[in-house]
Amino acid sequence: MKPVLGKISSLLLGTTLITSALAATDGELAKVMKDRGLSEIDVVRAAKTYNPTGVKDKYVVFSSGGQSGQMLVYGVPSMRLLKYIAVFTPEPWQGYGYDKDSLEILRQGNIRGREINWGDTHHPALSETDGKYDGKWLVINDKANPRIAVIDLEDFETKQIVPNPVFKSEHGGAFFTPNSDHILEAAQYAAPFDNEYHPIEDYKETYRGGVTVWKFDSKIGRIIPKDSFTLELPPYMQDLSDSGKGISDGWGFTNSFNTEMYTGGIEVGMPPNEAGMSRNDTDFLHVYNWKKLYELSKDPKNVKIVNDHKIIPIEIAVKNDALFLIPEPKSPHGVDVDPTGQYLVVCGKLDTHASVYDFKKIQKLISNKEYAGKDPFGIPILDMKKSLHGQLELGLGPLHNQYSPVDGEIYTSLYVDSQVVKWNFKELKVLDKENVHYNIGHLAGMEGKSADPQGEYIIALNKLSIDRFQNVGPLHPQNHQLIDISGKTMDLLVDMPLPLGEPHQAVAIRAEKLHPHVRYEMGTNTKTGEQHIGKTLAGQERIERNGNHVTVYATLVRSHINPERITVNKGDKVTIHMTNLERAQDETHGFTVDNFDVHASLEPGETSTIEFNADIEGVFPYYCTEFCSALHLEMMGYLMVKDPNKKYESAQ
Ligand code: K7E
Ligand code: RUQ
Ligand code: CUA
Repeated sequence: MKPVLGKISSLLLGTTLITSALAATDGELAKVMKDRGLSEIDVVRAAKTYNPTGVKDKYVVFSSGGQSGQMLVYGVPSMRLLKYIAVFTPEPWQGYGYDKDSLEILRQGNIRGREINWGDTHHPALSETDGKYDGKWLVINDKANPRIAVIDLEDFETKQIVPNPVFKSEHGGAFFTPNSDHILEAAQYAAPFDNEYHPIEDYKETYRGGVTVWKFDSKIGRIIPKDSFTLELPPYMQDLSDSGKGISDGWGFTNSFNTEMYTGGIEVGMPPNEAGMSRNDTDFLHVYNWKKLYELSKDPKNVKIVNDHKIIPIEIAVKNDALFLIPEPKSPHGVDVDPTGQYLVVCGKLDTHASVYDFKKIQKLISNKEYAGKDPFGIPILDMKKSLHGQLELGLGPLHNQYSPVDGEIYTSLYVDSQVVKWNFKELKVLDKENVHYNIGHLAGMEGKSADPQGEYIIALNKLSIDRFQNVGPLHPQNHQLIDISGKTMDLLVDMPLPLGEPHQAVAIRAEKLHPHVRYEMGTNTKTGEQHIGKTLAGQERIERNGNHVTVYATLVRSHINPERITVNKGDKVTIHMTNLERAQDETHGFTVDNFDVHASLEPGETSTIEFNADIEGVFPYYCTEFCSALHLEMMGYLMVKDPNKKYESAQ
């Protein structure tokens, strides 16, 4: 075991002092390795991801939570889970959906007046300044109920949910433009923009795809729906998108996978769906000038209004040289713009190649009006060969790409082969392959799709874990695998099970760029950032009655809730405003009234409100739900609900 230790200690520690300290534990390390069956390389990999207590991670990862409708936050390289962010689904710990203020955010996501209580989150995006992550805002899309949510990275809370007014399905969102003044969101399964029935036979005439260009105010961190518009597109089933940067700034790129316009209903007798949608060898990459379209959208002459939302029709976009198509290998998935903005790498699920498009060539074809033809909707088509820098065979099922700071270096996921491939997209050379477990979807580099990729690690977001973890029943966790890319070849370091939905995509940012606060100004409504109407300071606690509406102004501080008794009549409407008077870091109090399905989490300085109808008679304890001090259990009170029609006699 001696040589092993020598290598590890010099590798990890370097100083003679520590080396000799480790030598003293020589026997112990050897014993642990033997007992646990660890090899030398296992120990090195463990050391590369181990954080001693109190040591923090270099990167923070925001992962989609898939069908949970939430997001997950974890650190790299330790792969320790840090937080769930409640987004589209109620989450009781944070009180999300169980107190009044957060319920208002959740209900912004109603569609056509109906409550939606879950989401299918796919693509998180971090806000950017000059194409580099600025650590301010995070947005994510919901594929099932087309919506975008905005999360404030000062407190990791969801602040806004915006349903798409015309899409019935979407996938290619959310993608920030390089200065975060817009967010791109592309439709997926084509459907009529209006809310009416249209027969499938009218697919070509009445079903539509599109890209919504949301205006985003990066100062206040809110989407501005009235300044937003949708570019109408043919019903080609749009997919992933990316926004240009550098020389392609102002442009957007969106894939599609049904240029056949196949619908089961039209082509009777065709084999089902899949074959119908992949009959042609190529689909279309949509290339559009969102900046020009945004300017056009300000003139009412250029737009039609559907569901109170501006639509730029295909003809208007074409007439203004703002929309083009380029063939791409059939059934594409990811389109990923490189850090300079010159190259777009498109992967086709059914094609073993990646296609590298050169924006300079595209630009030249556009400015020379050199078109190879038009599609059935009159959109000019650019020649594929003349737009390509080149293609390279990578393996089976290429899906998504991430970049590193090394010029030309790119990492691509191979779904069918269960591999990550490292290659050079300029020289078109494969450099290395690493097996992952199993069936990788997205992969996440460190700031790997910004203008400033950091390299160091790639995370493989695998769809199947099969045999990697203890069997916990037929539904297995998904598997995130951390890969060290700092060497010449990739090295898989560690697995992390993700037990909360399918984490399609994750984005990583340097931890030093995040500046979340630890407390709010006293009495803050955290959902608006403003002073809460229920703000209550010590000594101001009170109960007010107005008809049958009882309003309580309460405070919480270690270790009591004030007031400790609330007496109401059965049938009263009860509103309780609570302020957490704490200033100390991490002194959260929770609050619930037993049996009334309400819960609030109050961070230091926060005020929030719960509301319910006291519709059942009885005695209901209320209490603090976070173990906040040695007298936490004592932090309680009683809601007394009397029936006004009854007479009660004291036992005394
Ligand atoms: Cu490939 Cu929704 Cu980005 Cu899943 S998507 S993998
Ligand atoms: S109580 S610490 Cu049930 Cu021990 Cu929570
Ligand atoms: Cu406050 Cu427990």
